[in-house]
Amino acid sequence: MSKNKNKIINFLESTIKIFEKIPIPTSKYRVAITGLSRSGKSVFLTSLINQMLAKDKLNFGDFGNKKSYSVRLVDINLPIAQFPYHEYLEEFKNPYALWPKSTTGVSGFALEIEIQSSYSFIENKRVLLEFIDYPGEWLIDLPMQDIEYDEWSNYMISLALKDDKKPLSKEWIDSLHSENLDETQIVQNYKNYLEKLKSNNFSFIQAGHFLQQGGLSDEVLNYAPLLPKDKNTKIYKKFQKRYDDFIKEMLKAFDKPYYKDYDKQIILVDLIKSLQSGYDAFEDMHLAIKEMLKPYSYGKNSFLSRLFLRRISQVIIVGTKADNIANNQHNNYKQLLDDMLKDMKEKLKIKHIRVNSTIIASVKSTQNIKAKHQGRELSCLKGTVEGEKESSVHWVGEIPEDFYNRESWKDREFAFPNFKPSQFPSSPNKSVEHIRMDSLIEMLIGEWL
Ligand SMILES: Nc1nc2c(ncn2[C@@H]2O[C@H](COP(=O)(O)OP(=O)(O)OP(=O)(O)O)[C@@H](O)[C@H]2O)c(=O)[nH]1
Ligand SMILES: [Mg+2]
Repeated sequence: MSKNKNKIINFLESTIKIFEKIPIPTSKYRVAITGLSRSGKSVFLTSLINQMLAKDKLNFGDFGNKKSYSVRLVDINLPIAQFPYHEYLEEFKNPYALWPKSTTGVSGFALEIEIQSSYSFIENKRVLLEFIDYPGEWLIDLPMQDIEYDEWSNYMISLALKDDKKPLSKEWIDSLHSENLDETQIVQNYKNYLEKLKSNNFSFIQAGHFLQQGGLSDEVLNYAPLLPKDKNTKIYKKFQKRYDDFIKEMLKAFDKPYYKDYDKQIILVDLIKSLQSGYDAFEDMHLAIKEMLKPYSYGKNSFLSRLFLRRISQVIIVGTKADNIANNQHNNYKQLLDDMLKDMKEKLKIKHIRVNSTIIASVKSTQNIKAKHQGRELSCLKGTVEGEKESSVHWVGEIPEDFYNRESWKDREFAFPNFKPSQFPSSPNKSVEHIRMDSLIEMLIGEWL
Protein backbone atom coordinates (compact mmCIF):
# COMPACT_ATOMS: atom_id res chain seq x y z
CA MET A 1 0.00 0.00 0.00
CA SER A 2 2.71 2.48 1.04
CA LYS A 3 4.71 1.41 -2.05
CA ASN A 4 1.71 2.35 -4.19
CA LYS A 5 1.35 5.62 -2.32
CA ASN A 6 5.00 6.46 -3.01
CA LYS A 7 4.48 5.63 -6.66
CA ILE A 8 1.54 8.00 -6.83
CA ILE A 9 3.51 10.75 -5.08
CA ASN A 10 6.45 10.22 -7.46
CA PHE A 11 4.11 10.36 -10.41
CA LEU A 12 2.49 13.58 -9.17
CA GLU A 13 5.87 15.14 -8.48
CA SER A 14 7.15 14.35 -11.93
CA THR A 15 3.93 15.66 -13.47
CA ILE A 16 4.31 18.90 -11.50
CA LYS A 17 7.90 19.17 -12.72
CA ILE A 18 6.72 18.81 -16.29
CA PHE A 19 4.18 21.56 -15.67
CA GLU A 20 6.89 23.76 -14.22
CA LYS A 21 8.97 23.20 -17.28
CA ILE A 22 6.23 24.05 -19.74
CA PRO A 23 5.85 27.79 -19.92
CA ILE A 24 2.37 28.93 -20.90
CA PRO A 25 2.72 31.18 -23.93
CA THR A 26 1.43 34.72 -23.54
CA SER A 27 -1.87 35.18 -25.37
CA LYS A 28 -1.80 38.25 -27.59
CA TYR A 29 -4.80 40.21 -28.78
CA ARG A 30 -5.05 43.38 -30.79
CA VAL A 31 -7.83 45.97 -30.58
CA ALA A 32 -8.22 48.89 -32.99
CA ILE A 33 -9.98 52.04 -31.87
CA THR A 34 -11.26 54.60 -34.27
CA GLY A 35 -13.81 57.39 -34.54
CA LEU A 36 -14.11 60.72 -36.26
CA SER A 37 -12.23 63.71 -34.92
CA ARG A 38 -13.61 64.82 -31.49
CA SER A 39 -15.58 61.57 -31.08
CA GLY A 40 -13.76 60.98 -27.80
CA LYS A 41 -10.87 58.60 -28.65
CA SER A 42 -8.12 60.17 -26.53
CA VAL A 43 -10.40 60.57 -23.51
CA PHE A 44 -11.72 57.02 -23.92
CA LEU A 45 -8.25 55.48 -24.06
CA THR A 46 -7.11 57.49 -21.05
CA SER A 47 -10.12 56.29 -19.06
CA LEU A 48 -9.68 52.70 -20.26
CA ILE A 49 -6.07 52.57 -19.04
CA ASN A 50 -7.06 54.32 -15.83
CA GLN A 51 -9.84 51.77 -15.13
CA MET A 52 -7.58 48.82 -15.98
CA LEU A 53 -4.69 49.97 -13.79
CA ALA A 54 -6.80 50.95 -10.76
CA LYS A 55 -9.11 47.91 -11.11
CA ASP A 56 -11.47 49.34 -8.49
CA LYS A 57 -14.54 49.49 -10.73
CA LEU A 58 -14.11 46.31 -12.77
CA ASN A 59 -16.18 43.36 -11.71
CA PHE A 60 -16.13 40.52 -14.22
CA GLY A 61 -14.33 37.19 -14.67
CA ASP A 62 -11.11 37.12 -12.73
CA PHE A 63 -11.56 40.77 -11.88
CA GLY A 64 -14.90 39.96 -10.25
CA ASN A 65 -13.53 36.98 -8.32
CA LYS A 66 -10.89 39.29 -6.91
CA LYS A 67 -8.30 36.75 -7.91
CA SER A 68 -4.84 38.11 -7.72
CA TYR A 69 -3.77 39.68 -10.96
CA SER A 70 -1.64 42.55 -12.09
CA VAL A 71 -1.99 44.98 -14.98
CA ARG A 72 0.95 46.88 -16.42
CA LEU A 73 0.96 49.59 -19.05
CA VAL A 74 3.79 48.91 -21.50
CA ASP A 75 5.03 50.40 -24.75
CA ILE A 76 3.53 48.93 -27.86
CA ASN A 77 6.05 47.06 -29.94
CA LEU A 78 5.10 48.64 -33.26
CA PRO A 79 6.52 51.55 -35.25
CA ILE A 80 3.85 54.02 -34.11
CA ALA A 81 3.70 56.81 -31.51
CA GLN A 82 3.14 55.70 -27.91
CA PHE A 83 -0.18 56.88 -26.48
CA PRO A 84 0.80 59.59 -23.92
CA TYR A 85 -1.26 58.23 -21.01
CA HIS A 86 0.86 59.72 -18.21
CA GLU A 87 0.74 63.17 -19.78
CA TYR A 88 -3.06 63.06 -20.00
CA LEU A 89 -3.38 61.61 -16.51
CA GLU A 90 -1.29 64.38 -14.95
CA GLU A 91 -3.44 66.96 -16.69
CA PHE A 92 -6.71 65.27 -15.64
CA LYS A 93 -5.57 65.15 -11.98
CA ASN A 94 -5.43 68.92 -12.00
CA PRO A 95 -8.66 70.45 -10.54
CA TYR A 96 -8.69 73.02 -13.35
CA ALA A 97 -8.00 70.46 -16.06
CA LEU A 98 -9.19 71.01 -19.58
CA TRP A 99 -9.96 68.26 -22.10
CA PRO A 100 -6.97 67.08 -24.16
CA LYS A 101 -6.08 68.84 -27.39
CA SER A 102 -7.05 67.33 -30.72
CA THR A 103 -4.60 64.64 -31.89
CA THR A 104 -3.66 63.34 -35.32
CA GLY A 105 -2.15 60.15 -36.61
CA VAL A 106 -1.80 56.66 -35.22
CA SER A 107 -0.78 55.85 -31.66
CA GLY A 108 -0.92 52.84 -29.40
CA PHE A 109 -0.12 51.17 -26.11
CA ALA A 110 -0.22 47.71 -24.60
CA LEU A 111 -1.48 46.26 -21.34
CA GLU A 112 0.21 43.23 -19.85
CA ILE A 113 -2.12 41.26 -17.61
CA GLU A 114 -0.91 38.46 -15.36
CA ILE A 115 -3.53 36.37 -13.61
CA GLN A 116 -2.44 34.19 -10.72
CA SER A 117 -3.17 30.54 -11.40
CA SER A 118 -5.29 28.48 -9.02
CA TYR A 119 -2.45 25.97 -8.38
CA SER A 120 1.13 26.77 -7.52
CA PHE A 121 2.40 24.20 -10.04
CA ILE A 122 0.59 25.86 -12.94
CA GLU A 123 2.14 28.96 -14.42
CA ASN A 124 0.31 32.25 -14.20
CA LYS A 125 -1.74 33.18 -17.23
CA ARG A 126 -0.34 36.11 -19.21
CA VAL A 127 -2.28 38.18 -21.68
CA LEU A 128 -0.91 41.01 -23.80
CA LEU A 129 -3.52 43.43 -25.10
CA GLU A 130 -2.44 45.83 -27.85
CA PHE A 131 -4.51 48.93 -28.54
CA ILE A 132 -4.14 50.99 -31.72
CA ASP A 133 -5.86 54.33 -32.21
CA TYR A 134 -6.28 55.82 -35.70
CA PRO A 135 -8.51 58.55 -37.19
CA GLY A 136 -11.94 57.43 -38.42
CA GLU A 137 -11.58 59.90 -41.29
CA TRP A 138 -9.22 57.39 -42.92
CA LEU A 139 -11.59 54.47 -42.51
CA ILE A 140 -14.41 56.46 -44.16
CA ASP A 141 -12.30 56.80 -47.33
CA LEU A 142 -11.70 53.09 -47.87
CA PRO A 143 -15.03 52.36 -49.63
CA MET A 144 -14.07 54.96 -52.28
CA GLN A 145 -12.01 52.22 -53.89
CA ASP A 146 -15.28 50.52 -54.92
CA ILE A 147 -16.59 53.38 -56.99
CA GLU A 148 -15.32 55.34 -59.95
CA TYR A 149 -14.73 59.08 -59.88
CA ASP A 150 -17.99 59.75 -61.86
CA GLU A 151 -20.17 57.95 -59.38
CA TRP A 152 -18.39 59.47 -56.41
CA SER A 153 -18.76 62.99 -57.85
CA ASN A 154 -22.50 62.56 -58.38
CA TYR A 155 -22.96 61.16 -54.90
CA MET A 156 -21.05 63.98 -53.20
CA ILE A 157 -22.93 66.64 -55.17
CA SER A 158 -26.32 65.09 -54.35
CA LEU A 159 -25.44 65.07 -50.63
CA ALA A 160 -24.25 68.68 -50.80
CA LEU A 161 -27.63 69.78 -52.12
CA LYS A 162 -29.53 68.54 -49.05
CA ASP A 163 -31.38 71.21 -47.05
CA ASP A 164 -28.99 71.80 -44.18
CA LYS A 165 -25.89 71.44 -46.32
CA LYS A 166 -26.95 73.83 -49.09
CA PRO A 167 -25.77 77.03 -47.39
CA LEU A 168 -22.42 75.37 -46.63
CA SER A 169 -21.87 74.03 -50.15
CA LYS A 170 -23.13 77.11 -52.04
CA GLU A 171 -19.76 78.61 -52.91
CA TRP A 172 -18.36 75.33 -54.19
CA ILE A 173 -21.52 74.34 -56.12
CA ASP A 174 -21.67 77.82 -57.68
CA SER A 175 -18.10 77.49 -58.88
CA LEU A 176 -19.05 74.22 -60.63
CA HIS A 177 -21.63 76.09 -62.71
CA SER A 178 -19.27 78.81 -63.92
CA GLU A 179 -18.36 79.04 -67.60
CA ASN A 180 -14.61 78.70 -67.08
CA LEU A 181 -13.82 76.12 -64.45
CA ASP A 182 -10.92 77.23 -62.29
CA GLU A 183 -9.16 74.08 -61.10
CA THR A 184 -7.44 75.61 -58.08
CA GLN A 185 -10.53 77.49 -57.01
CA ILE A 186 -12.79 74.43 -57.24
CA VAL A 187 -10.46 72.30 -55.12
CA GLN A 188 -10.11 75.11 -52.57
CA ASN A 189 -13.89 75.67 -52.45
CA TYR A 190 -14.48 71.96 -51.97
CA LYS A 191 -11.96 71.79 -49.12
CA ASN A 192 -13.57 74.87 -47.52
CA TYR A 193 -16.95 73.15 -47.77
CA LEU A 194 -15.56 70.05 -46.03
CA GLU A 195 -14.16 72.24 -43.24
CA LYS A 196 -17.58 73.86 -42.87
CA LEU A 197 -19.22 70.43 -42.70
CA LYS A 198 -16.86 69.48 -39.91
CA SER A 199 -17.44 72.62 -37.89
CA ASN A 200 -21.21 72.15 -38.29
CA ASN A 201 -20.95 68.63 -36.89
CA PHE A 202 -21.57 66.74 -40.11
CA SER A 203 -19.83 63.38 -40.13
CA PHE A 204 -19.79 61.94 -43.63
CA ILE A 205 -16.87 63.83 -45.11
CA GLN A 206 -15.12 62.40 -48.17
CA ALA A 207 -12.29 62.30 -48.66
CA GLY A 208 -11.57 62.39 -44.93
CA HIS A 209 -7.90 62.57 -45.91
CA PHE A 210 -8.53 66.16 -47.03
CA LEU A 211 -8.92 66.98 -43.34
CA GLN A 212 -6.47 64.44 -41.89
CA GLN A 213 -3.81 64.06 -44.54
CA GLY A 214 -2.14 61.05 -42.97
CA GLY A 215 1.12 61.36 -44.92
CA LEU A 216 -0.52 61.32 -48.37
CA SER A 217 1.02 63.66 -50.94
CA ASP A 218 -0.56 67.04 -51.76
CA GLU A 219 -0.62 65.98 -55.38
CA VAL A 220 -3.16 63.17 -54.95
CA LEU A 221 -5.31 65.35 -52.69
CA ASN A 222 -5.77 67.87 -55.46
CA TYR A 223 -9.17 66.92 -56.84
CA ALA A 224 -12.84 67.55 -56.14
CA PRO A 225 -16.20 66.33 -57.47
CA LEU A 226 -17.39 67.80 -60.78
CA LEU A 227 -20.74 67.84 -62.60
CA PRO A 228 -21.44 65.28 -65.39
CA LYS A 229 -21.74 68.16 -67.92
CA ASP A 230 -17.93 68.55 -67.75
CA LYS A 231 -17.13 64.91 -68.45
CA ASN A 232 -15.21 65.67 -71.62
CA THR A 233 -13.15 68.52 -70.23
CA LYS A 234 -9.44 68.44 -69.44
CA ILE A 235 -9.98 69.27 -65.80
CA TYR A 236 -12.43 66.36 -65.39
CA LYS A 237 -9.85 63.92 -66.73
CA LYS A 238 -7.20 65.41 -64.47
CA PHE A 239 -9.39 65.03 -61.39
CA GLN A 240 -10.35 61.53 -62.44
CA LYS A 241 -6.68 60.53 -62.60
CA ARG A 242 -5.86 62.16 -59.26
CA TYR A 243 -8.83 60.36 -57.72
CA ASP A 244 -7.45 57.02 -58.94
CA ASP A 245 -3.96 57.94 -57.71
CA PHE A 246 -5.42 58.96 -54.35
CA ILE A 247 -7.04 55.52 -53.97
CA LYS A 248 -3.75 53.78 -54.78
CA GLU A 249 -1.77 55.90 -52.34
CA MET A 250 -4.38 55.54 -49.62
CA LEU A 251 -4.48 51.74 -49.91
CA LYS A 252 -0.68 51.69 -49.74
CA ALA A 253 -0.83 53.77 -46.56
CA PHE A 254 -3.16 51.18 -45.03
CA ASP A 255 -0.80 48.36 -45.95
CA LYS A 256 1.12 48.55 -42.67
CA PRO A 257 1.68 45.88 -40.05
CA TYR A 258 -0.30 47.76 -37.43
CA TYR A 259 -3.48 47.72 -39.49
CA LYS A 260 -3.37 43.95 -39.75
CA ASP A 261 -4.61 41.21 -37.52
CA TYR A 262 -7.05 43.04 -35.34
CA ASP A 263 -9.16 40.83 -33.14
CA LYS A 264 -11.68 43.53 -32.43
CA GLN A 265 -12.52 47.00 -33.68
CA ILE A 266 -14.12 49.74 -31.59
CA ILE A 267 -15.77 52.64 -33.42
CA LEU A 268 -16.60 55.64 -31.27
CA VAL A 269 -19.43 57.93 -32.35
CA ASP A 270 -20.56 61.20 -30.87
CA LEU A 271 -24.30 61.06 -31.46
CA ILE A 272 -24.84 63.83 -28.93
CA LYS A 273 -23.20 66.40 -31.19
CA SER A 274 -25.18 65.18 -34.21
CA LEU A 275 -28.45 65.36 -32.26
CA GLN A 276 -27.81 68.96 -31.41
CA SER A 277 -26.99 69.87 -34.99
CA GLY A 278 -30.30 68.90 -36.60
CA TYR A 279 -31.93 66.25 -38.75
CA ASP A 280 -29.43 66.29 -41.62
CA ALA A 281 -26.43 66.12 -39.31
CA PHE A 282 -28.02 63.13 -37.59
CA GLU A 283 -28.75 61.39 -40.88
CA ASP A 284 -25.22 62.19 -41.95
CA MET A 285 -23.86 60.37 -38.92
CA HIS A 286 -25.88 57.36 -40.07
CA LEU A 287 -24.15 57.50 -43.47
CA ALA A 288 -20.76 57.92 -41.83
CA ILE A 289 -21.22 54.83 -39.63
CA LYS A 290 -22.37 52.83 -42.66
CA GLU A 291 -19.28 53.90 -44.57
CA MET A 292 -16.97 53.05 -41.67
CA LEU A 293 -18.49 49.58 -41.40
CA LYS A 294 -18.31 48.82 -45.13
CA PRO A 295 -14.72 47.55 -45.14
CA TYR A 296 -15.79 44.86 -42.67
CA SER A 297 -18.46 43.53 -44.98
CA TYR A 298 -16.24 42.74 -47.96
CA GLY A 299 -15.54 39.23 -49.15
CA LYS A 300 -12.63 37.36 -47.65
CA ASN A 301 -10.47 37.65 -50.75
CA SER A 302 -10.43 41.39 -51.20
CA PHE A 303 -7.45 43.56 -50.40
CA LEU A 304 -9.33 45.15 -47.53
CA SER A 305 -10.18 41.78 -46.09
CA ARG A 306 -6.52 40.93 -45.93
CA LEU A 307 -6.07 44.09 -43.87
CA PHE A 308 -9.00 43.88 -41.55
CA LEU A 309 -10.80 40.60 -41.78
CA ARG A 310 -8.04 38.09 -41.26
CA ARG A 311 -8.83 37.69 -37.61
CA ILE A 312 -11.49 40.16 -36.65
CA SER A 313 -14.35 38.68 -34.65
CA GLN A 314 -16.19 41.66 -33.25
CA VAL A 315 -16.95 45.30 -34.00
CA ILE A 316 -18.24 47.39 -31.12
CA ILE A 317 -19.96 50.69 -31.88
CA VAL A 318 -19.85 53.00 -28.91
CA GLY A 319 -21.97 56.13 -28.40
CA THR A 320 -19.77 58.43 -26.31
CA LYS A 321 -20.35 61.33 -23.86
CA ALA A 322 -23.51 59.84 -22.32
CA ASP A 323 -22.94 62.08 -19.29
CA ASN A 324 -24.34 64.89 -21.46
CA ILE A 325 -27.81 63.44 -21.02
CA ALA A 326 -29.75 62.45 -17.89
CA ASN A 327 -29.74 58.83 -16.73
CA ASN A 328 -33.38 58.31 -17.64
CA GLN A 329 -32.48 59.08 -21.28
CA HIS A 330 -29.72 56.49 -21.61
CA ASN A 331 -31.98 53.74 -22.96
CA ASN A 332 -33.25 56.02 -25.69
CA TYR A 333 -29.70 57.02 -26.59
CA LYS A 334 -28.79 53.35 -26.96
CA GLN A 335 -31.98 52.74 -28.97
CA LEU A 336 -31.09 55.52 -31.41
CA LEU A 337 -27.68 54.00 -31.93
CA ASP A 338 -29.14 50.53 -32.45
CA ASP A 339 -31.63 51.84 -35.01
CA MET A 340 -28.72 53.18 -37.03
CA LEU A 341 -26.98 49.83 -36.93
CA LYS A 342 -29.92 47.54 -37.72
CA ASP A 343 -29.24 46.73 -41.37
CA MET A 344 -25.46 46.75 -40.92
CA LYS A 345 -25.55 44.22 -38.10
CA GLU A 346 -27.19 41.68 -40.39
CA LYS A 347 -24.59 42.20 -43.13
CA LEU A 348 -21.67 41.67 -40.79
CA LYS A 349 -23.27 38.67 -39.15
CA ILE A 350 -23.04 36.92 -42.50
CA LYS A 351 -19.27 37.53 -42.40
CA HIS A 352 -19.16 35.99 -38.92
CA ILE A 353 -18.41 39.30 -37.28
CA ARG A 354 -20.36 40.10 -34.13
CA VAL A 355 -21.58 43.68 -33.91
CA ASN A 356 -22.33 45.03 -30.47
CA SER A 357 -23.24 48.49 -29.34
CA THR A 358 -23.19 50.39 -26.13
CA ILE A 359 -23.17 53.92 -24.80
CA ILE A 360 -20.60 55.26 -22.37
CA ALA A 361 -19.12 58.31 -20.74
CA SER A 362 -15.38 57.79 -20.46
CA VAL A 363 -15.13 60.61 -17.93
CA LYS A 364 -18.44 61.29 -16.19
CA SER A 365 -18.45 65.03 -15.72
CA THR A 366 -22.02 65.65 -14.55
CA GLN A 367 -24.38 64.57 -11.80
CA ASN A 368 -28.07 63.79 -12.22
CA ILE A 369 -30.47 65.84 -10.19
CA LYS A 370 -34.19 66.60 -10.23
CA ALA A 371 -34.86 70.30 -10.71
CA LYS A 372 -37.67 72.59 -11.79
CA HIS A 373 -37.54 73.71 -15.43
CA GLN A 374 -40.35 75.88 -16.79
CA GLY A 375 -42.58 74.83 -13.90
CA ARG A 376 -41.99 71.08 -14.33
CA GLU A 377 -39.81 68.85 -12.18
CA LEU A 378 -37.33 67.28 -14.63
CA SER A 379 -34.20 65.16 -14.67
CA CYS A 380 -31.38 67.66 -15.05
CA LEU A 381 -27.60 67.66 -15.13
CA LYS A 382 -25.29 69.47 -12.78
CA GLY A 383 -21.75 70.23 -13.87
CA THR A 384 -19.29 73.04 -14.47
CA VAL A 385 -19.52 74.47 -17.93
CA GLU A 386 -16.23 75.29 -19.68
CA GLY A 387 -15.23 78.87 -19.03
CA GLU A 388 -17.16 79.04 -15.74
CA LYS A 389 -15.96 78.63 -12.16
CA GLU A 390 -19.09 77.32 -10.42
CA SER A 391 -21.27 74.37 -11.28
CA SER A 392 -24.76 74.99 -12.66
CA VAL A 393 -27.91 72.96 -13.39
CA HIS A 394 -29.09 72.29 -16.95
CA TRP A 395 -32.06 70.69 -18.63
CA VAL A 396 -30.72 69.44 -21.95
CA GLY A 397 -33.86 68.03 -23.54
CA GLU A 398 -35.32 64.56 -23.95
CA ILE A 399 -33.94 61.99 -26.34
CA PRO A 400 -36.75 60.28 -28.27
CA GLU A 401 -36.57 56.58 -29.13
CA ASP A 402 -36.95 57.08 -32.84
CA PHE A 403 -35.83 59.98 -34.95
CA TYR A 404 -36.25 59.02 -38.57
CA ASN A 405 -38.70 61.68 -39.48
CA ARG A 406 -37.83 65.24 -40.48
CA GLU A 407 -41.19 66.56 -39.25
CA SER A 408 -40.82 65.23 -35.72
CA TRP A 409 -37.43 66.86 -35.58
CA LYS A 410 -38.76 70.39 -35.83
CA ASP A 411 -40.11 70.58 -32.26
CA ARG A 412 -36.95 69.17 -30.73
CA GLU A 413 -34.35 71.33 -29.24
CA PHE A 414 -31.23 70.22 -27.50
CA ALA A 415 -28.76 72.28 -25.59
CA PHE A 416 -25.78 70.23 -24.54
CA PRO A 417 -23.34 72.48 -22.72
CA ASN A 418 -19.63 71.69 -22.88
CA PHE A 419 -18.93 70.51 -19.36
CA LYS A 420 -15.43 70.58 -17.90
CA PRO A 421 -13.93 67.17 -17.18
CA SER A 422 -14.25 65.83 -13.66
CA GLN A 423 -10.98 65.50 -11.80
CA PHE A 424 -9.17 62.13 -11.85
CA PRO A 425 -8.40 60.69 -8.37
CA SER A 426 -4.77 61.04 -7.34
CA SER A 427 -4.60 57.53 -5.80
CA PRO A 428 -3.34 54.90 -8.27
CA ASN A 429 -5.94 52.51 -6.86
CA LYS A 430 -8.86 54.71 -7.76
CA SER A 431 -10.19 55.34 -11.23
CA VAL A 432 -12.21 58.21 -12.63
CA GLU A 433 -16.03 58.21 -12.53
CA HIS A 434 -17.54 56.90 -15.76
CA ILE A 435 -20.73 55.50 -17.27
CA ARG A 436 -20.67 51.85 -18.42
CA MET A 437 -16.92 51.73 -19.11
CA ASP A 438 -16.82 48.57 -16.98
CA SER A 439 -19.39 46.76 -19.12
CA LEU A 440 -17.62 47.88 -22.30
CA ILE A 441 -14.28 46.59 -20.98
CA GLU A 442 -15.96 43.29 -20.14
CA MET A 443 -17.49 43.09 -23.62
CA LEU A 444 -14.07 43.79 -25.08
CA ILE A 445 -11.65 41.63 -23.11
CA GLY A 446 -13.77 39.47 -20.79
CA GLU A 447 -13.53 36.41 -23.06
CA TRP A 448 -9.72 36.61 -23.27
CA LEU A 449 -8.95 36.52 -19.53
N1 LIG B 1 -18.76 65.21 -21.08
C1 LIG B 1 -17.88 64.46 -21.73
N2 LIG B 1 -17.20 64.98 -22.77
C2 LIG B 1 -16.31 64.19 -23.40
C3 LIG B 1 -16.05 62.84 -23.01
N3 LIG B 1 -15.13 62.32 -23.84
C4 LIG B 1 -14.81 63.30 -24.71
N4 LIG B 1 -15.52 64.44 -24.45
C5 LIG B 1 -15.52 65.72 -25.19
O1 LIG B 1 -15.15 65.45 -26.53
C6 LIG B 1 -13.98 66.17 -26.89
C7 LIG B 1 -13.11 65.34 -27.79
O2 LIG B 1 -12.56 64.24 -27.07
P1 LIG B 1 -11.19 63.55 -27.55
O3 LIG B 1 -11.01 62.35 -26.72
O4 LIG B 1 -10.10 64.54 -27.60
O5 LIG B 1 -11.62 63.15 -29.02
P2 LIG B 1 -10.69 62.51 -30.15
O6 LIG B 1 -11.55 61.54 -30.89
O7 LIG B 1 -9.42 62.03 -29.60
O8 LIG B 1 -10.49 63.80 -31.06
P3 LIG B 1 -9.25 64.07 -32.09
O9 LIG B 1 -8.00 63.95 -31.32
O10 LIG B 1 -9.55 65.44 -32.58
O11 LIG B 1 -9.40 63.03 -33.16
C8 LIG B 1 -13.32 66.53 -25.56
O12 LIG B 1 -12.55 67.68 -25.71
C9 LIG B 1 -14.52 66.74 -24.67
O13 LIG B 1 -15.07 68.01 -24.88
C10 LIG B 1 -16.80 62.32 -21.90
O14 LIG B 1 -16.67 61.16 -21.49
N5 LIG B 1 -17.69 63.18 -21.31
MG1 LIG C 1 -7.46 62.46 -29.93
